[in-house]
Amino acid sequence: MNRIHVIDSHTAGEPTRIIVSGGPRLQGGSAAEKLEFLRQRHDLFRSAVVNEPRGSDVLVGGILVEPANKSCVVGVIFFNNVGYLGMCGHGTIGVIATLAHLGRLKPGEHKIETPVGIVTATLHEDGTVSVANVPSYRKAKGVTVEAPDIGVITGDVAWGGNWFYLVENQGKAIQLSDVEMLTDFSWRVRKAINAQGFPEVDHVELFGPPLGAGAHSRNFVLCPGKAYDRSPCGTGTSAKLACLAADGKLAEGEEWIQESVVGSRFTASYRRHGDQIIPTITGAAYVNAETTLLLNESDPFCWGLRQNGHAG
Ligand code: PYC
Repeated sequence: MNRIHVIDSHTAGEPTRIIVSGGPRLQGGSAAEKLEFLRQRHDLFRSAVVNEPRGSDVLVGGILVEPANKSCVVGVIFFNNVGYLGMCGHGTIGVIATLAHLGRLKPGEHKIETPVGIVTATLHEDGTVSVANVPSYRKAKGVTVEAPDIGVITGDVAWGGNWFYLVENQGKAIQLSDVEMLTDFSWRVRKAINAQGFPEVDHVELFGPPLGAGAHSRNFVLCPGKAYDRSPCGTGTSAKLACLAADGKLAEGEEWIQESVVGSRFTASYRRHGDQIIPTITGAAYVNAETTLLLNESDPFCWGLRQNGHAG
C-alpha cells in the first residue's frame, strides 16, 4: 500500500492537487528532465492521482520536486487527466497557497522551476498571489481553419507556457449553461487547427464580452483532456496578453481583467521582454483538503480510470 500525502485547493474555481510527499523518486536534473522520467516510468502514478475514482477530469495535479536552479524555492511538474502541462497559472497560485498553508513560505517573492522555465510568484499579505510567467508570444496571427459542422473560424496561435488557439467573436455566448456546446465547438476547432499545421496546440480559448463590472473579457478554455478550465486560465490569459500586446491593444503595465466562464477573475498585466512579453497574473487560491491517497495494487482501479476506458 502506497500512501501519498496531497493538499487540494482551488484557484478561481479550478482545482489543484499538490503531492507533498509519497510520490516516486524522479531522476534527472531540471524539472523538464524529471517530467520526462515521470512520463516514461511513472505515468500510471499521474493517472492514479488525478483520474477517477480518486480525482476527476477537471483536476490538475502537481508534484513538487527538488529544483536544479538553486535560486528556486521548489520545482513543480503539473499534469492532468491525459498528460503533462508545461506551466499552469492557476496551479502555481495553488502551489504557493499550499506551501503557505504548510508554513513553508512567507509573503514575498519566490522563484519556482517548471519544465518550461522559471516563474516568480509573489505571495501578498492578503493571501493573493501574482505569478510572473515565462516569456509569452504570439506565433501566428489570423489563422483560418474550417471545422466540420462549424465552418470557417479565424484565431491566433500563441504561447503562454502552453499552446493556445485564441478565437474572438465566434458568435457563441460564454455562459455556464452552454458549456456542453462550447466544449463540443472547441473540440472540433482544436482538431481543425491541429490538422492545419499546428499540432502543438492543445488548448482552445474562446472570448466574448464580460458579464461582470470592470472586467475586459470573458473566456472559455478547453483543456487537453476535454475538461474546461473553471478559472480564466493563467497560461491562457498570458497568451491573450501576448496577442493584445502584439496588436498594440494593451500597453505595458496596463491592467487586464479576464473573467472565466464561471465568472471568476484574474487580473493581469505585462512587461516587454525583447519581442516577447512577461505576463503577470494575479489571483487567489483556497486550500480545501489535506489528505492521504491510498494506492492499493489489489484494487482494479488503483491506477485510475483512463480516457481510453482502461483501468490500470
Ligand atoms: O491556469 O494555466 C492555467 C491552466 C492550464 C490548464 C488549466 N489551468
